[in-house]
Amino acid sequence: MTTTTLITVAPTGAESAKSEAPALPVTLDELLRTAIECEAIGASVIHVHVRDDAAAPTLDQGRLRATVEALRERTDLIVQLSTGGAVTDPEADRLAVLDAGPEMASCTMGTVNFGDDVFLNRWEFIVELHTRMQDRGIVPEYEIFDLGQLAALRRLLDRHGLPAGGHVHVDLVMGVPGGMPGTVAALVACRQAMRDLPAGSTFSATGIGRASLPVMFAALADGGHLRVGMEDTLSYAKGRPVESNMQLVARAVSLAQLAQRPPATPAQARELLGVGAK
Ligand code: KMH
Ligand code: ZN
Repeated sequence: MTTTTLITVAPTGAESAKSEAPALPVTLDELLRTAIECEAIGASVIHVHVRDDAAAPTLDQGRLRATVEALRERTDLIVQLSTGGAVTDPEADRLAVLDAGPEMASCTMGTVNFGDDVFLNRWEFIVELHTRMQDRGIVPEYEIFDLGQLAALRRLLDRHGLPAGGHVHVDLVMGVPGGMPGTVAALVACRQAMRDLPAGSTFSATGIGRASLPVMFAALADGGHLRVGMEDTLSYAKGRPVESNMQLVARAVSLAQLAQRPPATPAQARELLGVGAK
């Protein structure tokens, strides 16, 4: 059991509109302010999606590079770029995210229904992402939306080897309509499937929407790490919209402290995940 809790903030995502969630950080300035404040509270990783001038999701290379650069300059957070993008993003653009030089990037382990959409992740695409990240020393976080995606990860590692850094870390994304539910039973099933992964593999978990709290409790109880943020949750409690990403990070920090596994510092997170020192 680890003694600290890795807290990842996913502040923006690609799905929510600024008009519906005014606290969503969509400009570089807003993102930087959020990152600095979340780091001060206890986050150690930031999962980043960027937006364009109209606040629409974009994989524009210039914006991605500027974002990575600014976050590295102004914070010690591990910068994890999303290669998932939006459901409409073409594979070539999603692969090109790696050209922006992040320390970490997400790698989703299979196709999943995503509300009324489809989040497409073909096997060949996953292999390409994984091997490009190996070649460039970018540490993946394997995003798991459904149980079978853990079997796909085992297959990936068997055929193509360990990721950069040598450590396997997965993020269980629970409660997407079309994916696994955000329940204790689903988390336990994933943990059992994780026994087929290399010894020492770690996990974090995030519950979408109202699954946020039960998933946090279950993950902490089972030695897991936490991801929170407005990418995943816009409601703090029934009838109470989220005021800011900091509010969600603060709640995760207090739960981690209650569990007697205080937040990992960015340096501790780097060691845990196999990300090189800054
Ligand atoms: N926006 C979703 C379609 C990731 O960042 O890697 C995919 C997603 C996963 O958010
Ligand atoms: Zn994402």
